[in-house]
Amino acid sequence: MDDELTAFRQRKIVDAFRHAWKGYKTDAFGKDEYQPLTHAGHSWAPGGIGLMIIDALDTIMLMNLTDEYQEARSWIVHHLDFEKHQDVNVFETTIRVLGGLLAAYHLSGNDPVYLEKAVDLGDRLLPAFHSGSGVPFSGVFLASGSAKSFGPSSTAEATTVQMEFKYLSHLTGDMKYWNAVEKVMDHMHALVHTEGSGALNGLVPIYIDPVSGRFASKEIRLGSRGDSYYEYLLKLYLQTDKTEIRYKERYEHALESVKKHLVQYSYPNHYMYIAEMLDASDPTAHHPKMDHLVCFLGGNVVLGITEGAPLDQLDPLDTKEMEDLHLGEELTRTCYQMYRMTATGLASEIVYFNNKKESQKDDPDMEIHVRDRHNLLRPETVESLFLLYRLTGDNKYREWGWNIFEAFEKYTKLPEGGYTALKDVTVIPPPRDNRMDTFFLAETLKYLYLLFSPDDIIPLENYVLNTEGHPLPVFSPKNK
Ligand code: DMJ
Repeated sequence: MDDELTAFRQRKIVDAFRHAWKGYKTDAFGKDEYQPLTHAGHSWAPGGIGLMIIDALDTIMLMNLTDEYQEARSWIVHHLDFEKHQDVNVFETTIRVLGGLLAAYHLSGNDPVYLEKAVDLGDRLLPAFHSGSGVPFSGVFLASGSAKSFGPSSTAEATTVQMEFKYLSHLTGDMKYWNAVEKVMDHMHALVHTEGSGALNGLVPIYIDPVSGRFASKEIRLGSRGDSYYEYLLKLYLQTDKTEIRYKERYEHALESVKKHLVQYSYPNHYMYIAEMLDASDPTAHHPKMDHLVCFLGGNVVLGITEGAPLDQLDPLDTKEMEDLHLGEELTRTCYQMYRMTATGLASEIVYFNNKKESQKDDPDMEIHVRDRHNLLRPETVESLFLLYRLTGDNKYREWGWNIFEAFEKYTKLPEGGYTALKDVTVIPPPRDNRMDTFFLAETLKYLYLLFSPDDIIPLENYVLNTEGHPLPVFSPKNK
């Protein structure tokens, strides 16, 4: 792709970010959530905890948006206060707010305001790990620092806070954060190797009870509540400069089982997908449903092969690596098809695959159930497109990303500012849903921006992006 076209497309993505920010700033500045159709916002606690502003902050920095940066930083300095008599979700607060503050601290060249806030927040979240098993409760009260049982925790939530807390320990020298989150992963590892725990060869059920420490469901999937467990196994290995080999081993173990138990192909056109398993004791009973959330996996798997280096700088791939590359590329092709198949060119939240061998050649490979027709401006497919472009250099990933961006522009952009989720991507005009989630600014637009950036912006050998798209630098552990 020529440089002029690349620069033009990247400018359009920056314009989109500024347009989204403009709507939020006018209607709901300082609120945690944004409802763009009603020009309103809502906060998780009175005064907000900076969810939108902090989630967007490092995208603003990468895009060099100086006015927006001053607005965001000034709000953090003058208004951000975590002393709230309110319980918050530990996972969401960690990946969006703690992760956002830590990335901003690094990218700003160590502006102390971000680290002070991160330490304050980390200390308030830490009691969530005082559960008996060490598996965190899903919620914690920010002001009192107390946690209580909110029922079973999602496995992905309990195991997707580690990069943030480990980096906080690295920066402060205080190992209490590190030890709390490492204990969760050690516990998971023990469960994976315990007969009768519900785990299946490295695959884990999607709920876990923080009090007993046992799995609390039989379902296994790489979509909601399961997804980022697998993402962080790999990223924990990369984050500490490949020193913690055990994470790579755990990741490889799980990925082999994904290939063995969950990879399926649709009929009649052979689209690869990752099926769900309703009960690990019956591993052949596949449920042919896939959440858009699973689309993170394609890019992640290729990142696992190259560990951040471009593919063409590696020795020739061995058989296992070739299989992984095939998985990453084919799954991403399916995810792109989830966009191409709809009237709007935007993916639905969930698709069901045709698993009937006797299908005719004109039968559809995928179908969308009425309740799953919405699109929340989610990032997972463009995240994989960014990673695949960086790692393979194949220009088609930029073209696919641009087509998705144009569909967002056409159907989700609001005239006065902001973008809006859709209730139904299968009809034109699509009915709108009154929300612009923070991950649209933190991830979707950031990944699209990075897709059209030179490779030395967030080089993947030096940075690992947390599950919310916040780049954290690779470091060598001081105390381990
Ligand atoms: C993000 O908040 C994170 O990526 C999380 O891991 C799951 N997905 C949402 C956005 O879709």
